[in-house]
Amino acid sequence: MKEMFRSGFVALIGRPNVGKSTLLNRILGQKIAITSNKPQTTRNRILGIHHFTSGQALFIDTPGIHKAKGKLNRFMVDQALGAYTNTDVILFLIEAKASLGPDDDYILNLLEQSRVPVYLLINKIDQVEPQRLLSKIKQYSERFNFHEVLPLSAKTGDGVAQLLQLVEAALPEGPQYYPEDLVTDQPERFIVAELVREKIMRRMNEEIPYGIAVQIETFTEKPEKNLVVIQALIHVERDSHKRIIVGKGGQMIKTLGQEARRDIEHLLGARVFLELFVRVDKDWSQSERMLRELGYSQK
Ligand SMILES: Nc1nc2c(ncn2[C@@H]2O[C@H](COP(=O)(O)OP(=O)(O)O)[C@@H](O)[C@H]2O)c(=O)[nH]1
Ligand SMILES: [Mg+2]
Repeated sequence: MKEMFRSGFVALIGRPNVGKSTLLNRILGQKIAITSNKPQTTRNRILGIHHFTSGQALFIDTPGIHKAKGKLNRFMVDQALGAYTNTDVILFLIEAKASLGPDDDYILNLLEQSRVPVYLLINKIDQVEPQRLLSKIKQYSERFNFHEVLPLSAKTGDGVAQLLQLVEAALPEGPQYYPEDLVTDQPERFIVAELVREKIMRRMNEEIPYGIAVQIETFTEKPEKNLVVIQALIHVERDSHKRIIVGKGGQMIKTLGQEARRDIEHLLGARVFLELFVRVDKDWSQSERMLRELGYSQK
């Protein structure tokens, strides 16, 4: 008899910076979602497909849930909240070293209305003594009726195999939504823009990372040379930000470009010629038109 095919949507939900995108990349064995130690690195919903022998889990990585101010933030939170609907499993992530606070409380209140099983994932266990986990499990389990609790580390991979077993068992019978070789539905251009943004997120401080957006202007494949030529435009909100990103004698932008190029070559499996440009657009994050152009809009 043919084995039943299981499939469904699995939402990764939690406060900013708990490791949702790192976990997604770990599960997929490939970097499709950018990560940094700053909150609100992820801005869009990102779909990652994990294939089982007879099934597929469609993981939805979301921007962290936080109190939103401004149009871009509002979009991000809507993207995260939208992931609650039409999912089969919810993975609620926390950090092993943090404790239950108002932000988690806010999310758990929202989850109370959900009818699908919610799993508590205690991430970053590489950062704490194992005996501290018990009190954490107790604290959260008293607050919410989790289907299961699983400690893991997205960084080391510890516990990730067990997670995949749990997810597979929780999926309902369903169709094969995506072909077997597909890892994400995001176009390569989107991931390329994100990889450039990641390097800026990681190297810049204070408000700069939140005031930038990256747009791919040209993406030209030259298969006969195994080369891709890419020009990307970095939008910033202030002249001073532009100066910092370009750096003394263009040194910073050169470094950012080298770092991004390495990741993009890995992603595309080709040599990459990457050119970065910076433009000041004072109000890009408040302009409906710009947000739409940059993919930060539902409409
Ligand atoms: N030590 C440790 N750090 C982690 C782990 N998972 C994620 N991180 C780090 O936590 C930060 C936030 O991760 P990210 O995936 O961007 O969080 P997100 O905002 O929830 O998507 C990054 O610096 C990650 O490298 C983990 O298991 N252990
Ligand atoms: Mg993220």
